[in-house]
Amino acid sequence: MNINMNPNSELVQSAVNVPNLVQVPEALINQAHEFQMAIMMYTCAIREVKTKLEVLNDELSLRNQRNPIEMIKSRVKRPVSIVEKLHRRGLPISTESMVQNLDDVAGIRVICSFVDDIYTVANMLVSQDDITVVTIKDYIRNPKPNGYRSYHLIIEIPVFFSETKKNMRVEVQIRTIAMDFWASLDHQLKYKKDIGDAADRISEELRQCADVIAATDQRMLAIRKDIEAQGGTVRK
Ligand code: 0O2
Repeated sequence: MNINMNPNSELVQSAVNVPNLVQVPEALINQAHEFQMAIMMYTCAIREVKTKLEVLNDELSLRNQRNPIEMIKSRVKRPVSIVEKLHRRGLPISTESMVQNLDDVAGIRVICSFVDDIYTVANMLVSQDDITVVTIKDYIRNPKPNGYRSYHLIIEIPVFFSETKKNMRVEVQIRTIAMDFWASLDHQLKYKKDIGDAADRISEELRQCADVIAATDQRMLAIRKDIEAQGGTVRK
């Protein structure tokens, strides 16, 4: 399962001869195939977890007359980001190393309406008996110093292929619309690096925005509970 990225590697010497075309090293073809297979498996794992979340949303929306989940986004980490992360951590650059060391190759982001929906959805997901929880990070109860809020789960799910069953890891980030709004803009602003002395002031501004957003999330939840207490329903 090794992808050796070293151009001087002996792998390059065992070439497959393609008449009148470039010589493609056989080992490179095998490595590319191995990587493609792994990415296909992560894609399937995303599909499985997404289906579970959609089923929960359908059931809860019938039961409570409103959707707890506003949106589900997903992505398989880009190869360049995989290589960067492995390199940053001083780990081997290979498919095997990716599978062993990275928990977020398959990523799902669940955007919920209200803060309590996050915990409802997360608890229902992890109590399913084919799901194993690897880690939970609650950045809602314990926000990051910069103000980042989100609920992060690394879960493992079995995926059945033609001849094997693989336990695949998926990162699930669950947050409200408001938390997602802040995180998306924060992510964009990270690319604006040359701000010199203004960096601290801007970080403080961003953190204050995150606090305002969190307070608004709490007020929106209180309004919903108030409506429910009056016997009303919040329509989907
Ligand atoms: P991308 O492009 O979103 O995948 P890790 O590096 O993931 O192994 P860490 O930092 O302990 O280890 O993981 P954590 O804290 O669970 O955060 C992982 C992901 O959460 C990040 O993935 C981001 O998606 C998101 N995140 C964490 N902190 C912040 C933040 O301050 N701002 C924003 N906008 N997002 C954050 P990646 O790999 O960084 O990027």
